[in-house]
Amino acid sequence: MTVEFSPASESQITRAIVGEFAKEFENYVETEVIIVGGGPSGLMAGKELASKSVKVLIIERNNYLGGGFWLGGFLMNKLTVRSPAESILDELGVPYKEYSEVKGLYIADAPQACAKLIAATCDAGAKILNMTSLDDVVLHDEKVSGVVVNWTAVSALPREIACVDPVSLESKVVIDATGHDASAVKKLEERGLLKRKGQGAMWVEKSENLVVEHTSEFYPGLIVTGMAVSAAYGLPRMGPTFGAMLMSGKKAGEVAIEKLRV
Ligand code: 48F
Repeated sequence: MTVEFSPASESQITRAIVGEFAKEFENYVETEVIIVGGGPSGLMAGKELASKSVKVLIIERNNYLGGGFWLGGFLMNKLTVRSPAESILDELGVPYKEYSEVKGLYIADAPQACAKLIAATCDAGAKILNMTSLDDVVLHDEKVSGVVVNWTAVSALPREIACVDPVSLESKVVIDATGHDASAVKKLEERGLLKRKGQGAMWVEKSENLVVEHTSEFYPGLIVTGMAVSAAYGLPRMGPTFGAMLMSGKKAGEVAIEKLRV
């Protein structure tokens, strides 16, 4: 097979990348919602918000999205959700089956579920800034009003080598979806503005319900979702099951929409 690609020079390709990135970046320097962390809870929150026409940006420190959702647990790529979270797998078009020995426990292929969630979030219109790490939060009159970010490559280097100031992005609401780290919450704790309770020991049956229940505004302007909820409120950990991550993300989107309406 022979293929003739349409002509474009090296400089035109570079200009296309720089121009499009700069245009989108400038547009999202000010936005309605910023989600820090592109794991299952952050992606789900982004999908919920973008599908309701909210202007939303997801900041992710890795080049890939998905967080812990690519694997089910212990390097094994079958993921589990418990009822009623299979409704979200239906929403995403993820095939699954009920585990033969436990009613209401469902299994899906993690790579397929993760790819579908990422696609659904992007298709809904959420914009992504990957290879970007949270450096700090913007705080105006005791309300979180945005984030301070740097390229992950810069943040990863010692300051003596890469003394590069970060930049700030403003938003009406910030969602901390950084998983066990609860990185945005941690920035407020470092200033003595609140105290994270830290994660409790494993108790899956209690934990999933509690994570969804506690998904809320943890500090003015800052909503927590996913495992950041556990770390913030001191809930038990849940291990390798993902229903609460998906449902917490959806709820975080709904809480943000309520905040935007006020
Ligand atoms: O860890 P992660 O998947 O968090 P989640 O959405 O889901 C937790 C589950 O994967 C699993 C579990 C329950 O089933 O225990 O662990 O709560 O995704 C968090 C994302 O945030 C990014 C990180 O790379 C990952 O993709 N992240 C973390 N810290 C930062 C960050 C940061 N400082 N800046 C930018 N992104």
